[in-house]
Amino acid sequence: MAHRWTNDLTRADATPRALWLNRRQIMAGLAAGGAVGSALPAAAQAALEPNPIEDIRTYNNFYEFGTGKDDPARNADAMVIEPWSIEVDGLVDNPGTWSLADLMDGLTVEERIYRFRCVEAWSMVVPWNGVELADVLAKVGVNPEAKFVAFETVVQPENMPGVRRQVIPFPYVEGLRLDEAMHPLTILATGIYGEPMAKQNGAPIRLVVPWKYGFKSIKSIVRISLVEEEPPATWNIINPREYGFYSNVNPEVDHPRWSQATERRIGGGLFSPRQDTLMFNGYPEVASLYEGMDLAEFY
Ligand SMILES: Nc1nc2c(c(=O)[nH]1)N[C@H]1C(S)=C(S)[C@@H](COP(=O)(O)O)O[C@H]1N2
Ligand SMILES: [Mo]
Repeated sequence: MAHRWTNDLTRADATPRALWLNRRQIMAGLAAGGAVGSALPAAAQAALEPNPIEDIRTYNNFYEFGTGKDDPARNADAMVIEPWSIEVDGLVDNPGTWSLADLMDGLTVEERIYRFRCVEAWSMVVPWNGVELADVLAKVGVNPEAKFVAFETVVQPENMPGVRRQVIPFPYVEGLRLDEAMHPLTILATGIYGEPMAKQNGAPIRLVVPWKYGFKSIKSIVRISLVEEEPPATWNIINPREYGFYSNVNPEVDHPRWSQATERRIGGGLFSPRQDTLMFNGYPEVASLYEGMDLAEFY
């Protein structure tokens, strides 16, 4: 597959660790001097380094395994991920049960270092390994009537304590408009730091849409459907006022119960200041997808 897009955050651009630590110490010093709570200006955030693998694997949201941040790391090992197949259905030329290997066959796995911003106002930087969703969709052949892509997570009640307790409705479902799904930033990730995805991060394959709040990035996918109507999305069903279908990261549209203007970087340390949240999470290239849409109305 042709490489159609170049990441703006590559290893080469990442802040050298010494410099980063140094800056953190400076900021900590500022904080101690009375600037506690002030956000870093956007320019200071331009260079980011990925979070350590331990952060990424131990601070998770995966409600199938419980609602605590440490529940997924504790419980997800029980999830059975081999063999894995994905049901592809709806408005496609090649519907059916695809093995993960067949779906990935011939596609280029790339590293994408992305900002990851949870709607709860914490963030990380994650070096994903994955393929462009557009390449997978090209393979299954999208029919012209298709307008949206719907996704569904595996349900294994015997292995998933959160499913047994029905902490939210399952299966977890999500969706994207077709043009969002086709955008080169949108990937299906199968690894992190060059290693197979840990189960708590959504093994063996999960969606990553870096300009949207984290809950759009559905884990452990077993169904992909091409549909005409906007599909249901789990958090949108639970509380449509608080979690819109689009859920683009937007510092100017607050959650009804908290501000979205700033975020807490996981691993930043006790005195690290909050960072400014960036429009579209720092991916302005997606703005054209929403031209003419009121982003406060379609949140
Ligand atoms: N199936 C499923 N996918 C999910 C979730 C979930 O509970 N179940 N949580 C979402 C939320 S709220 C976030 S922030 C991210 C967290 O991904 P991470 O744990 O890999 O950082 O996964 C998203 N995908
Ligand atoms: Mo989230």
